[in-house]
Amino acid sequence: HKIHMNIVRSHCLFLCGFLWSLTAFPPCAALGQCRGSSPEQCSRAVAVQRRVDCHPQPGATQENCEARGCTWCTTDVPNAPWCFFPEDSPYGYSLGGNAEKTIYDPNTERFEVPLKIDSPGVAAEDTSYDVEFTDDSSHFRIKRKSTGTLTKNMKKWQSQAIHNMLFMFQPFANLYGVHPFYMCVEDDSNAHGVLLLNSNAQDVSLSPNPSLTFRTIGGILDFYVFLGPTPENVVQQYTEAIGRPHMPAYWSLGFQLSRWGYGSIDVLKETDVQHLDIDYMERRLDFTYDKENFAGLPEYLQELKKAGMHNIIILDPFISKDEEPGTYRPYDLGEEMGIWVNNSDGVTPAVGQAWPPGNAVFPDYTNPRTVEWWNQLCLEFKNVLDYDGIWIDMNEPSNFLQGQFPGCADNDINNPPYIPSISDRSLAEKTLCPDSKTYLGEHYNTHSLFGWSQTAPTFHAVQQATGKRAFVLSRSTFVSSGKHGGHWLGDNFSQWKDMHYSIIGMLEFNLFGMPYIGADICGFNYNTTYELCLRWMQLGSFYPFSRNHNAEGNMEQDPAFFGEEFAKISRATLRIRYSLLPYLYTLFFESHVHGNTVVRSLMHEFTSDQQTRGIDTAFLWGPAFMVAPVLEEASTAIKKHHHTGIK
Ligand SMILES: *[C@@H]1O[C@H](CO)[C@@H](O)[C@H](O)[C@H]1NC(C)=O
Ligand SMILES: *[C@@H]1O[C@H](CO)[C@@H](O)[C@H](O)[C@H]1NC(C)=O
Ligand SMILES: CC(=O)N[C@H]1CO[C@H](CO)[C@@H](O)[C@@H]1O
Repeated sequence: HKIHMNIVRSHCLFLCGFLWSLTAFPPCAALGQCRGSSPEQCSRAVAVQRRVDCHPQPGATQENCEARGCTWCTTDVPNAPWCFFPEDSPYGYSLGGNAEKTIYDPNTERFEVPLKIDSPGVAAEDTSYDVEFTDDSSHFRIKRKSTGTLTKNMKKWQSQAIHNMLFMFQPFANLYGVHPFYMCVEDDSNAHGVLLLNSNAQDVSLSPNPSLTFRTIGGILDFYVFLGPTPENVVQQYTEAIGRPHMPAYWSLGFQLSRWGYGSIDVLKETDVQHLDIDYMERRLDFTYDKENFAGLPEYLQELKKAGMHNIIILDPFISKDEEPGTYRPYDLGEEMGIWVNNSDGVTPAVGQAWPPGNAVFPDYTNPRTVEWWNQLCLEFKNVLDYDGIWIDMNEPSNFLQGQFPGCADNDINNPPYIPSISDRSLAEKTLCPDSKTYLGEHYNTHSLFGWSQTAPTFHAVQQATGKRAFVLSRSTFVSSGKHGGHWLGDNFSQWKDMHYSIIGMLEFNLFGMPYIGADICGFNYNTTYELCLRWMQLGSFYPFSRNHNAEGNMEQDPAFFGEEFAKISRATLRIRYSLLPYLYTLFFESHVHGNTVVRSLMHEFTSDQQTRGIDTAFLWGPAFMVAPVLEEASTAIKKHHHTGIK
């Protein structure tokens, strides 16, 4: 069932398993039917755990809450909304016409994500679920035919913001990519997944009702439900719809070394690097290399190749516009081809500031001409540096300013009436203004597709340049990015908690159909320590994408740096990895062909064992190999898990 619906300035409410309703702000105030606020009214209002937030933006007061037609009742329950929709007031859209399959808004043209979803073409009556509408068609319910339910108990209120963004300052803030997909293991151990195929800024809140509220500020409500019934079936069905993960090259399953700040080829040579961060470039300009500090780099890469090693180069999306005319081909050619993201006028390029000196413009990869330009430059550069793969960074797209020069105009697109709970409540934070123009439409709609639209063209360029299976590592990702690339979990910190979070991130990206995933081993920002780095080498030996990476200015952290004992221990766990590579490679094959996960949680495999549900400190490779790393400082054993007895 495909559901199209007008949603600007409205809420889509999805009660996990019970009820889906498409709600706008209630007109109850106008009708004089709003409830609440006095103690006795609050005692008769919606039970706390059933509340749906009616004032998600900051600054809710009784006055502005009631003005919007909602109920105001305070509560001690942490994070529960004080301003909420009155449950039984006559609010919401009513669905006209044939509500069986498609609900649409005939009056407005809306942005649709340009992703073709493959469906197995099951007739509505043959599906394993039923969709039931209420009499007035404003709510509907999805039920699994075999059990009649799709339920799950939630314990906490929680919100997650979704919008591509370069930094993360706090948990649940938006970060580099967008995957509005979840998988839920129901109480009776059946699993289902839901995708909201929508690229607009949004936030998602979870409540103990149980309910899940998607709040998006554009596009259409294009929901897909995957009914498993096992978690592995859900991921297989999801990747059948969005595209199976690519098959990585065997060599890319080896351990990889990287750092930003090698600074010179001599330091590089001491460490047998495989990844080249932005310091290999001349003044951080794409498609150049530093002929002073990295003199002899092309020859050195050839030497590495002869020794059977591979190398990955980094490329950023922004292109300097301030080089001498005629001296920097990537800009000159791009300018000639008219491939940049434009300002709202649709003809002048958006100009921002990033790594290269001076100002920069942004290639618009949703434009087929840009794909031609990029392909040509990648092919030409292969003759300069003989790379094996490309790492595409900063493609949220990142800009060091808030919006391009001279700042964003004050209009409804740049400052919409509702901004999801994203960082700084600004859609232009560290990126371009939402009213910028891309080939597929306003940046407002296409912002979170930037990295995604760069990934497939880069994959095809690497494939063409190397004649081999392509390696592409992308920081920003969207639904189906796994078809053409892998991902690392971003600019983490050398901290014990980030090492732990990496397990959660790795499990999530396996659900998203991007099994080629890992975090920067030993941590990127901050100096690492001997003990943390050693434990992280042990854990990271079992990341599908296993790379030790470091930021500029930090102490060395490659495994050879810390002395003989450290090297010996690292070698021992890496040897286990290498001895299991045929198994890992087979899991990737299964993932590529059938959509299986490569890494999975214990819950994923042992759904009926309730005690596996809270475990995020251990994981499985396929169905058969468990990794339970030490994640705590000054500890030499894994605590017996009080539920599972896992030791
Ligand atoms: C951007 O402007 C250039 C002219 O400078 C034009 O050729 C191109 O088509 C425009 N692209 C978009 C998406 O507006
Ligand atoms: C991190 O290590 C580098 C290199 O050893 C050193 O210069 C720097 O002061 C250290 N930083 C901190 C915050 O300790
Ligand atoms: C800011 C940032 O990128 N943080 C990431 C660091 O890496 C951990 C995993 O190691 C992620 O969970 C964080 O999101």
